[in-house]
Amino acid sequence: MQENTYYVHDMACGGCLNSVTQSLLAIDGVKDVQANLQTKAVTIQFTNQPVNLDILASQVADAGYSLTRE
Ligand SMILES: [Cu+2]
Repeated sequence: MQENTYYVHDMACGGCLNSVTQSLLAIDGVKDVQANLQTKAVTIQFTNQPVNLDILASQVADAGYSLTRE
């Protein structure tokens, strides 16, 4: 199992955090998501290999937020 940490700097409240978390959990290959409102860090655990950043970012963009590596 692998995990990577990303950032969603436009998460402003618990509602944002839930939207981002749910959108990522819907992706095939994403096993678990831990998002932190204070640091804006989103740590994603993957079932196998990390899912491509473009796929993650596009799914989060559909929810109205932007996911980056830093
Ligand atoms: Cu919010």
